[in-house]
Amino acid sequence: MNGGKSMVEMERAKPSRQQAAWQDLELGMFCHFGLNTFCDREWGAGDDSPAAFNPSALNAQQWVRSAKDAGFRYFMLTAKHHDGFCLWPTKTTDYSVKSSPWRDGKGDVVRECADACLEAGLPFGIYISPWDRHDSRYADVAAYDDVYCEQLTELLTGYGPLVEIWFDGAGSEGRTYDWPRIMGLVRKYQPDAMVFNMGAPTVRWVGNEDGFAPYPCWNAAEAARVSMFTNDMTAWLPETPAWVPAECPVPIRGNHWFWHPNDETPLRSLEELVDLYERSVGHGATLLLNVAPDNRGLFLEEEAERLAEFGSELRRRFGNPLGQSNGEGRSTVVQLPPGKAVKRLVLMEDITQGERVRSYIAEAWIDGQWIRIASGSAIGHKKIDTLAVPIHSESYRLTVLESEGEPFIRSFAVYGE
Ligand code: FUL
Repeated sequence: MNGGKSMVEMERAKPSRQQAAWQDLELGMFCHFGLNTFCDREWGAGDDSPAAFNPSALNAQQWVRSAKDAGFRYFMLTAKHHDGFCLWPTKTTDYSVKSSPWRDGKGDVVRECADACLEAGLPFGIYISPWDRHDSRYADVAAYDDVYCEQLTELLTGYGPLVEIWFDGAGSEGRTYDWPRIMGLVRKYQPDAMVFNMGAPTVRWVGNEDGFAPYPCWNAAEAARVSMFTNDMTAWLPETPAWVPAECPVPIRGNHWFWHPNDETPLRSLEELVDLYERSVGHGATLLLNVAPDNRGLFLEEEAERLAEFGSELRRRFGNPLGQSNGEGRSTVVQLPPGKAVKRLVLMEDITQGERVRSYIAEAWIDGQWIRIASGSAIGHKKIDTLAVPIHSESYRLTVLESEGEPFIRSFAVYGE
C-alpha cells in the first residue's frame, strides 16, 4: 500500500514542516451544518429544496468562541456535504445558500465562519464532499471534475488561509476523480493546508468514527483506509508521503453529525470526552470533535456547556505539569519537590527527527529502587499514560528500550490527579 513504499522508507519518514505544525494543534472542532440540518437528515439525497435552509439566528462567532474557549485549536466546516448543497454562493450551481430565504439569498456561511475564525485566531478548514448526490453532472466523470475543481477553487481562493481540506471517501467507492488536477489546485492556492484522506493525503483517517486511535498508532501510512466501506487504496497517489498522521473524527452526540429535532441520541458525557481525548491525542493522533449547530444556526446550550466543561477538565488535568524534562538519549529524569502525587505521564518525541522510539518504560524511585509504573511501544507526537493509582515519589525516569537511531524526547512531563 501507500504507493508501494518499503518499510525502510517508512522508518525514515519525517513530517513536513506543515504536518509537524498541524500535529501540534492536537484538537480540532468539526461543524456539520447544511440543508440536512433543516430536513432531519444525515445523508440528504440531494432532493431537498433550498427553501428549507433558513436559520433564524445564525451566529458563527458563537460556534467559534465555544471552540476557542474550550481549547480547540482549529475549526472545520462542511462547505458541501454529500447532498451537494453549498454553504457559499458558488457560481457553479443554484443548489446553494443563494437560492435560500436566509439573508434574502445574500448570505455566505463559509464567509461568516472564516471571519469568526480569523477574529478568534483559530485556523479554519473546509470539508467539501467529492460525492455529490444532487448535481446531475456527477454522472459524467469529466464534467463533474470540472464542477468540483471550480467549487474547490472558489473555496481555496476566497476565504483566506485554510488549515485543512477534508476529502471524505464516503459514497466515492469505485469512483475515480482527477486527483492530480485537484491536488494541483490545493498546492497552488493553499500549499500549507493539510489534505485529509484522498488525493495525496497528508493526514489519514484513523479508520473509525468513534474518536479514538488504536495503540500503537504509528505515523506511517501502511494501515490507512479511504472509508469505512472499502479498503481500496486506488484513491491514493504514489506521491502520498510515508508520514501520514491520523485524525480521529467523532460526533459529540452518538453517531449524528448533523442536528436533528428532538434528538434523543445521547450527548457524550464529560468522562467519555476526556477518555476519547486520552485515547486519540494521548495516542499521538488528533481529535476532531463534531458539534452541530441547530436550525437556529446556534450550538445547543447543553452542548456549549459540555464543551466548556471539557475544556476546563483538560486544563485541570494537563494545564500545569508538576515537573518536566527533555533531552536526547535513552534516559530522561524528572525530579519533583516532596509531597506530590502523580497520576499521569505525558511523553512526546521530537517528531521532526522522525518517530524513533519502539519501546519504552517509565519508572518511579520508590523505597530505594526504580519501580516500573508504565510501558509502551510508540511515543510519536504524544503518549499519555494514566497510572492505576497515584504515585508519591520525587524521581521519575523514562527509559527508551528500543529505538530506530538516537531518541529525541521533546518532553517528559508528570501531572497530578
Ligand atoms: C462520513 C460521512 O458520510 C458522514 O456523513 C460525516 O460527514 C463523516 C465525518 O464522514 O464519511
